[in-house]
Amino acid sequence: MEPKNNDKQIAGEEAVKFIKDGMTIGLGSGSTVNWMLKKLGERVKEGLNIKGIPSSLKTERLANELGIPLTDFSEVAQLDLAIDGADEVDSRLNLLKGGGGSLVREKIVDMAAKELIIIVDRSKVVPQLGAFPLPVEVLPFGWELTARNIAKLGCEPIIRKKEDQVFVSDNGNYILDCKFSAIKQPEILHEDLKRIVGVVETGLFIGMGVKVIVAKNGEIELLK
Ligand code: ABF
Repeated sequence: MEPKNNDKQIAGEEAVKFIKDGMTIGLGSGSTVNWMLKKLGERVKEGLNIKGIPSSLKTERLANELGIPLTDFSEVAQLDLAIDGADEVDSRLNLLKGGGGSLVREKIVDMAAKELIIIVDRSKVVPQLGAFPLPVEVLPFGWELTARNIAKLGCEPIIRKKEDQVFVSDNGNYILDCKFSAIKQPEILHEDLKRIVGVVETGLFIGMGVKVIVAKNGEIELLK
C-alpha cells in the first residue's frame, strides 16, 4: 500500500490539471495544497500564465519561493478557480476546515471562486462531520467569555496552542478547537456560532458546490 503522504501528492498534482492559461487561482493552505503549489510552480516555469491569491502567509511564502505570480483582491473581483484542502468532507460534500489555522482567509478566497476544488486523501472523507474538533476563529478580546458562550452549544472549546504559546492566526486572532459529540446539522451550528459576539468565522464550509479530488492508494476519485 502507498504511504498516505503519497496520496496527498497525487491529489495535489491532479488538481493542477484543472488550471488553464490566463486563470486567477485561489491558493488554499496545508500540506496537500503544498504539493499542488509545487507542481503549479513547475507549470509556471514552463510558461503557464496564471495569477494566484494565497489564503495564508505560509502559502504566500511558498508561492513566492516557487515563482508563482500573486495578486490580491484590490485587483481581482472573482477567481476562476480555488484549490484547497480540508480536514473532513462529509457525504453531502460539506467541509470542516481550519486545522492549519487559516480558515478565515481560506473561506474568503474559496467563496470568491467560480469553482472550488478540494483535494484530500481518503482518510478525510467521513459520513458526518465532527470527529475532528471544529476550529472557530475568535477575537482575542474576551476570548474566555466567547469560549463559554460557544460551550453552551454543546462542546468543550480548547484554546489552540503552539509550543506552549497561544496560537495566533494570520489575522491576529485566536482559534478555539471545539469538540462536539457529532455535528448533525452543520448549517445550523454554523449560524448559531456566528451569532455569538467575538466569533470571527467557523471552519464549517457548507453547500459550496465543491468538486472533491480524493486520492486513495494512488487512485483518484472525483466527488461532485
Ligand atoms: C487547510 O489545510 C485547512 O483547512 C485544513 O485544515 C488543512 C488540510 O490539511 P492537509 O492538507 O495538511 O492534510 O486546507
